[in-house]
Amino acid sequence: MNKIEHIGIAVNSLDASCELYERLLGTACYKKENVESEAVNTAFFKTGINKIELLAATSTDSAIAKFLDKKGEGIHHIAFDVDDIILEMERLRTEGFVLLNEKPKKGADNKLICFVHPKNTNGVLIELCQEIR
Ligand code: CMX
Repeated sequence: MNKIEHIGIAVNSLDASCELYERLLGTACYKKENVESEAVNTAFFKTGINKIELLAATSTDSAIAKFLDKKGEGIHHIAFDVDDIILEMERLRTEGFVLLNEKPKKGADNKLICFVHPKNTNGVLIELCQEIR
């Protein structure tokens, strides 16, 4: 894994949190994107080399809605940039981690993604991200 690609934060209201993060980071949101397959609306910020993704649920049965019900707003996942997501998924499977999807999925911000179950990663949901070239 190369580096942290972004940190995902679950929020109740994308509009309210966008406004808050613009004030907090002193920079404008550079992209908003709906990811239908994940039932989320997302908003992205860059601050220096770092990236933050805000996630709001678009359906009551989405992973984000469940997370907000159970834990409330806060850090939802940490995403790592990888060069080859297929190889990295194979490596993690061999290491005994539980992958939440069989194949990479198309995620927000031009990425192929795969999630790793938090039960095997000290309670932190991990996402693999490969730039779609
Ligand atoms: N971080 C840490 N722990 C989490 C978590 C998260 N984001 N989401 C759920 N959990 C915990 C639950 O609280 C639960 O803990 P306990 O066993 O202590 O109660 C445990 O994980 C298992 O939960 P579960 O009831 O078996 O499963 P859930 O229905 O809550 O689903 C998860 C959990 C991670 C499998 C599911 O959310 C998932 O598949 N996530 C991947 C997809 C995703 O998160 N999509 C939204 C983001 C999309 C994007 O970034 O674009």
